[in-house]
Amino acid sequence: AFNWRETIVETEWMDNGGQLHRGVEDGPISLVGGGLIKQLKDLGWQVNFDLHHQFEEVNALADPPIGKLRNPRLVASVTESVAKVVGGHAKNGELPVTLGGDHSLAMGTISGTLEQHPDACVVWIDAHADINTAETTGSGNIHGMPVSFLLGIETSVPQFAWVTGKPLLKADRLVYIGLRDVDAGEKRILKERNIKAFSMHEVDKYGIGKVVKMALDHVNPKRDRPIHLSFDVDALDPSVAPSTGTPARGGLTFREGHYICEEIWATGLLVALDLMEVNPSLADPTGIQQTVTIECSLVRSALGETLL
Ligand code: EXY
Ligand code: MN
Ligand code: MN
Ligand code: MN
Repeated sequence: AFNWRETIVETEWMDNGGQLHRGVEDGPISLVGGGLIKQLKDLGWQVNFDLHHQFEEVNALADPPIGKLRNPRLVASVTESVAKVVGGHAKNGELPVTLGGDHSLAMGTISGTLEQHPDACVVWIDAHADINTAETTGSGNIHGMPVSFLLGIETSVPQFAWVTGKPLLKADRLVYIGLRDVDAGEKRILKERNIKAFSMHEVDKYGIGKVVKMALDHVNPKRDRPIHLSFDVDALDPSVAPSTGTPARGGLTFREGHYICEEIWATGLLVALDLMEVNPSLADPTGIQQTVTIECSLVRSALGETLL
């Protein structure tokens, strides 16, 4: 059993290299501006807030596409640094909360978690499967690919050898909830690899309570494995959280999103949390405010806030 209540490390990163909308690098600071640090302290956490991690700059001119991949050197170098920082926090017995930035960062956060907790499982909440390869990607945006690197499905880009060379994540330790915008090539990979995914269809059919239980039964049948929760805000319906770069209609409601976080917390097994793809430049002021407020409350729910 884990008791992290003593220490939580609040980390934030800047990385917008995995996609094309400017502004996603400002997601973290908007959450901090929204009062997240104080809210977590009020919940009883000791919060070490690392401010902005400055990673090596890679000049855009020095980073032309590799095949279809955009900003490959920047994303490879930032995610490798993130893996080291998150791994270091996990090693200290701290619970890293990573505020994105785009979802390519999860290559770093999940590698860092698995380095320290090799038996951990990953619960990936998203409208998208983020499992394109260098070959299947249509956009070339690396935030649509991190899972294929983590699983060692995509191994063709030497810059990412640090993650693809010794894939730490196994397909049966990964489960998705919330999918509804999945490319044909991605569907093929999910089927071939037998990767468990609960789309919005299953959420409608069974209800979120049953879906979370089935998801945990799959990746964590004995409820003894550490859990890394990687939450992409676009899993929520755009009417709930509009400030994000790749919105997809028909998503999770406010309560469904929170329920997932509450249930993961209730397992007592959470070791790392990502909150990704908040882009405060992509909505009107009301929409931005709404997204930031919801993001803060999702983090609180995942870190022990209860309704009663
Ligand atoms: N599947 C599309 C692509 O590969 O470009 C869209 C990916 C959006 C990814 C966002 C982070 O979840
Ligand atoms: Mn840190
Ligand atoms: Mn994502
Ligand atoms: Mn997404």
